[in-house]
Amino acid sequence: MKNIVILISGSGSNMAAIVQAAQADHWDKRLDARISAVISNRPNALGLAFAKSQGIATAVVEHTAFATERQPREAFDAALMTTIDTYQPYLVVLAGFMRILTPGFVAHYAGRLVNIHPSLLPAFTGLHTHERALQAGCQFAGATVHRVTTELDHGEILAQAVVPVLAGDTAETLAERVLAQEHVMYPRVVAQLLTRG
Ligand code: NHR
Ligand code: GAR
Repeated sequence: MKNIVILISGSGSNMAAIVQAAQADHWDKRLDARISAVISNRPNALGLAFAKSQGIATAVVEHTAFATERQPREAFDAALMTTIDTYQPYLVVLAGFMRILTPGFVAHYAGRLVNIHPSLLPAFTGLHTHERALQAGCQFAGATVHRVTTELDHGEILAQAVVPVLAGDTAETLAERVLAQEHVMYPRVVAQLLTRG
C-alpha cells in the first residue's frame, strides 16, 4: 500500500476529506493508500486533533524554531523533509499548508508534491484569493489542484472546481462555497494520482 503524508497549517478540512476517502468502503469512492502522517508547522492546528482521533501519526515542525536571518527557510525545510521521509511517502499532499517551500524541498519530492489552491489559477496566486476575486468583480471563483514547483502556484494544473460568485458574497461566504468543492475534488485527484503508477 502506498503511503501519503499530508501537510497542514490550520483546520485541516481537506486533510479530513482525504482521510475519510481512504476509509470509505465503497470501491468507487475509495482512495487506496495509507495516510501515514499529518504534519503541521503550527502546534495548535485544529486538524492535528482530528488526525489523532483517527489513529494517524502526527508531528509538528514549527517554522518559528528554525528561522535564522541568513537562512529564513532552509533549516525548517530540512527538518520537515527529515520528518516526512521517516514515512516513505509516495505522495506529499499540501492541504492548507501556509509556508512557501524552498527549491531544495521541491526538488526532493519532484513529481510527488501537490497542493490545493483556493482560486482558479493562473488567477490570484498567493494569499487572500477570495477577497481579491470579489474585489476584481469575478462572477466565478473556485479552486485548483496543481503540482508544486519552485514558482509559487504555477505547477501543472491537475483539476479545477468552479463555483458562482453570488450577490452579497463576502470573502467568508465565498470561501465556504469553494471549500465544499475542494472536499469533493481533492480526494478524487489524489486517488487518480495513486492509480497512475
Ligand atoms: N511552495 C512552492 N515552492 N510552490 C508552491 O506552489 C507552493 C509552496 C508552498 C505552499 C500553497 C500556497 C497556496 O495554495 C503552497 C504552494 C503560502 C503562501 C505564503 O505566502 C503562499 C501560497 C501558498 C502558501 N506564505 C507565507 C510565507 O512567508 C506565510 C503566510 C502565513 O504563515 O500565514 O511562507 O496558496
Ligand atoms: C483551503 O481553502 C485551501 O485551499 C486554502 O486554505 C484552506 C484550508 O482549509 N489553502 C491556502 O490558502 C494555501 N495557501 P483546510 O485547512 O480546512 O483544508
